[in-house]
Formats: sequence, structure tokens, C-alpha cells
Amino acid sequence: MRKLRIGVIDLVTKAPTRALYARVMHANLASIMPQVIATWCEQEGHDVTLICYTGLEDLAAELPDKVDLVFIGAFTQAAQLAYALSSRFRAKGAVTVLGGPHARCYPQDAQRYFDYVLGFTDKNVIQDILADPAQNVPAGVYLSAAAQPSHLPGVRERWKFVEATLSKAPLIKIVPMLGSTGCPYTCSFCIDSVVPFQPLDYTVIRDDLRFLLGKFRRPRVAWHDPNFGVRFNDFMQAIEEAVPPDSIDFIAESSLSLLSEQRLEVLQRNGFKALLPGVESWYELGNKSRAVSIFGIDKVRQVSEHINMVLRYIPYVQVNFVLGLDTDQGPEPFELTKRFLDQAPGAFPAYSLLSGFGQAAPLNLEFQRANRVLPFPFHLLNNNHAMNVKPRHYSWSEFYDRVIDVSKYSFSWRSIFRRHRAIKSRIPRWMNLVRAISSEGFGRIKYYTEIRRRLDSDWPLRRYFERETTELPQFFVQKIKNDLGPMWDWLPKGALDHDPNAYLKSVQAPDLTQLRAAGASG
Ligand code: B12
Ligand code: SF4
Repeated sequence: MRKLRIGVIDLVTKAPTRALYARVMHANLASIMPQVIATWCEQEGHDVTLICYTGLEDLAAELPDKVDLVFIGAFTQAAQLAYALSSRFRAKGAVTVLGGPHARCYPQDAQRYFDYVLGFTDKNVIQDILADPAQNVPAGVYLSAAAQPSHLPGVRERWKFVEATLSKAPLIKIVPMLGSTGCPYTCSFCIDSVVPFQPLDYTVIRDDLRFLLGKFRRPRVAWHDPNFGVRFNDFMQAIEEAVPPDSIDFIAESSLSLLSEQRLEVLQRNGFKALLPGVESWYELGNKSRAVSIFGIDKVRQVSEHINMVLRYIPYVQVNFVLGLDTDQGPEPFELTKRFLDQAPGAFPAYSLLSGFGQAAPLNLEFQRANRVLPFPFHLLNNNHAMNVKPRHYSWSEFYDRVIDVSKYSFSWRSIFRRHRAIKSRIPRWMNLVRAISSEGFGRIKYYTEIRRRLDSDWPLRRYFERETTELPQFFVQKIKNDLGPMWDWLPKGALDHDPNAYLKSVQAPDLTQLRAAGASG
């Protein structure tokens, strides 16, 4: 096999930034899979350069110049940047491959700009491409393994790439690890609701944890598992067998329903320092927070007590909410969130505007059937810069008023101070402050306020929100142009637009292979 020059690009963000939070944290948010792909390609004997783009680098200067094959990992918010990069590399003769959340959510659109678009990715899929990479124009080839891989290279194997990425993190260094894929639960808004739960190899996990103790005085590990702790006892046993108690700081995303007091004791004993449970709503998705049959203020009471209990064991707790769900109406859901903040002042609230990421989740089909999905460019789809599902019970003006109100409450100096006082540990206190005053807290309030102002004064923008036109308002065009900088010139024509109902059409479209087979046999 020919030795290939391969570039692997992990787009942690979509645009240049100077934000304090980005400087401290972006390199810690790198994905595992680009490191895995880079490791597999090296194991196959190729020359590999991996770039983790955190927004602080001069991307154009860092890009490898002479490459045969480029893998890009992108979330949907980085799709336009990925498309521009692909067209730049293709113009120089390279073959391009897209993987990651955007490829899983919008494969049809991505096929217009990449030679290969990958769904589930295992080593066989990568070997197939490496065997004979070819430019595929006008439509890229879609490849997917039948299921999530059952084995992935651990930290030891991908260390070279982990280390290079973490050299960009100045203060705190967090190593990404994975203990499982998929989830046994079926929350209809979630990409993993249709992916069977599968634990990864505990032998690799144990070995990696020991390996990390040799690399850092006190390692920090973030579990990227969609729902950490589904096989709680097995997992804790693996950690306990591998390393002494509380010798590694762990971060994990876990449903509140899995966090009983007994388990919290075990988590504390094993060094868990941050948990990110999703409450999502005061009216639905109660199974995630042990509140199946209680709603409204009763749920606030129960959840805040639960969160306060978690905070007695775990120093940092981020609670996730989705704003604008169909069960939300009037001021109440937002007021309930404020009461929650009063009653659990130590929790850091993370708000997402209801978003339908293409074919990520079964619920998106309902939104598309009801013609409620707006064609906001991908660049804006990061749960904050745009909400692409028309809220059922709010006008846009009312909705943004309420989002601004709850955000101001959450990141008022009073709340920041109360959060600070409610937590004793140094790093969590400091992290909360940085997040509140940086792009996430103050930055979003400013952005939402600008959108709200324009809903009254920028007529083309208002008409776009009301779906009276599909012409993208200049405000957004300029934002994307500024963000992409020199890459804007590489963005292919038409690449700001996409079909918001592509998922629905793909499930309604007749299966051509079956039709052909029927034709042939009949
Ligand atoms: C862990 C996680 C995070 C972590 C780590 C992110 C990271 N860099 O990987 C953190 C907390 C930082 C995070 C942040 C965000 N996240 Co997140 N996150 C997840 C989560 C829970 C698990 C993803 C995961 O690692 N799975 C394990 C891997 C092995 O499986 P996989 O992702 O399916 O990947 C497979 C294939 O896609 C492929 N693949 C993946 N990457 C690549 C790369 C290449 C080059 C190739 C070839 C293949 C490939 O191989 C894998 C094996 O089959 C998912 C939800 C979920 N349940 O999947 C959301 C999810 C991916 N996140 C999401 C979002 C929206 C965000 C944020 C925008 C939230 C926010 N407002 O801040 C940010 C964006 C961060 C960014 N880099 O742009 C969305 C993405 C939707 C989309 N299309 O963009 C998801 C799907 C949740 C949702 N809302 O439905 N997230
Ligand atoms: S939202 Fe969480 S609990 Fe529900 S299916 Fe997704 S990962 Fe599982």
C-alpha cells in the first residue's frame, strides 16, 4: 500500500476567539475520535499530522500543506468551516473525509462537499478508505459501520496525540476517555436513544488509568460517555482495581436518576470532581431526574434537594436545561428555573435553546413533519446562536425576552456571588466565575439582547424568523463571514443553505436498492 500523507483536523470550535474560557478550556474539549483515527492511520504505516483547532491558532498557517488525505471531525456548528477546509484541500488534490456529529446528523448535505462522509466509524471503515482513497464528485460516498465500534485505542495508544493537544491547555489539563457508547434509555430528543448501550473493554480502561498516573502528578479525566454510570458497579470496580482511591480527578455526564446518595459516596471516594446531570425541563423528561410523576414547583423542590445532595459529595455540578420545549408555556418554566437557582445556588446552569440537529433524534422527524424547522445555517447551530425549531407556545419576541431574563438572573453578580459562596473548592469556584463573565454567561446575554433588539428593528431578520422569507438576513451573513475570516473565500457556493427537512425526506423516499432489486427479479 502507498504511504499516504494524512492530515487529521479536530474542529473544537468554529471561529477564531480570544475569550478567556477558550484559552483555558478549549484544548480540554478535544474529541477522542480524531485521535483514534490518527492512531489507526499511523498503525497502518502512514504519515500523520493532527491539528486540534481551538480558535486560538492561525488555522491557515497550521494546516498541513502537502497531504493526500484529510480527515475532519466537526460538530454542526463547525460545518461551514469544515466545508471551506474541504474545498481548499480538494483544490490541492487531496481527498477529504468528514466524521463526527455533523456527519451523523446531516450526511446528505455533507456528501455535497466531502469525498467521504462517515457514520459509525471503526477500523475497517478507515482501512477501506486508506486502501484506495478517491475524490468523489459531485456526491461523496457515505460509509458507516453496522454499529458503534466495540474497541477503540485507549489513552496509552493515542498518547502522542493527547499530549500534543493538551500542550495547548495552559492551566488545567483534562484527558478525554470513553467507557461506553450508546444508552439503554430512549429519550426521543437524544442521538443515543436508538443506539444500544455497549461498555468498552475494562482492561484497556484500567491500563489507561494506571498509565496516566505515570504521566501526571494528579491526572484529570473527562468521560465522554453519553450516559456515564449505566453499569455503575462494574465501572467503579474497574477504577478501584486500577488506581488508589481519589488519585485521579474525574468528570462525567450522568443522569440524575443514576445518582443515589450511596453511589455519590462511591463517586466521591473514587475522585469524581464534576458531574453534569441533565434536568432539561420542569414538565417532561422526568425519568432522567428521578421525577417521573412530579412537575412544576414540586419537581423544582425535589431536584434542588437532589442537586444539593450531589454538591455535598461532588465539588462541581453543572445542570443542563433545554429552553423552549413544547411543554413550556408562559413565564412559569423560566420562573421555576430561577427558583431552582435560589434553592440550589451552587449548581452552574447550562442552557440550550431547543435545537433539531438533522437526523440526530427521532423527535426531529416530528418537528420536520410539522414544518417547524428553520433553515438557519449550520454555523449558528450550537444550541445558542440560533434556535432552529419554532417554539410551540411562544412568539419569538416573548421567547427571547424570557431567555434574556433567566440568563441575566443566572449570571447576575448576586447569583455569581451566591454560587461562589456555596462552593468551597478553589478550581470549581474559579471555573464558575470564568464561565459566567466570559462568552458563556455575559457573552450570551449580549448576543440574545442583540437578537431581541433586531426582532423589533431589523425587518429582514424578523421575516426570516417568521419564515416569511428564506433569504438569510445580512446580520447572520456578516457574522459567518467574520467568523470564517480567510476561509470564507473557500466556502463553496450555496454552502450556507441546507434542506431542513432532509431527514424526513430520507425516511419517506423509496429505498432505491429495493426498487431496483424488485425490478430485476420481476
Ligand atoms: C461527550 C460530548 C460532549 C463533550 C466532548 C465533545 C467532544 N469534543 O467530543 C463536551 C461536553 C465538550 C461537548 C460539547 C458540546 N456538545 Co456535545 N456531546 C457529547 C456526547 C454526550 C457524546 C459524544 C461522544 O463522544 N460519543 C462517543 C463517540 C465514540 O461516538 P460518536 O460521537 O457517535 O462518534 C462516532 C462517529 O460519529 C465517528 N466520529 C466521531 N468523531 C469523528 C471524527 C472523525 C474525524 C471521524 C472520521 C469519525 C468520527 O466515530 C464514532 C464511532 O462510531 C454527545 C451526545 C451523544 N449521546 O452522542 C453530545 C453531542 C455530540 N454534543 C452536541 C452539542 C450540540 C455540543 C455543544 C455545541 C454544546 C454547547 N452548546 O456547548 C458543544 C460543542 C463542542 C464542540 N467541540 O464543538 C450535539 C451535537 C449535535 C451536532 N450535530 O452538532 C450532541 C450529539 C448532543 C445532542 N444535542 O444531541 N459535548
Ligand atoms: S438523554 Fe441521556 S439518558 Fe436519554 S437516551 Fe440520551 S444519553 Fe440516554
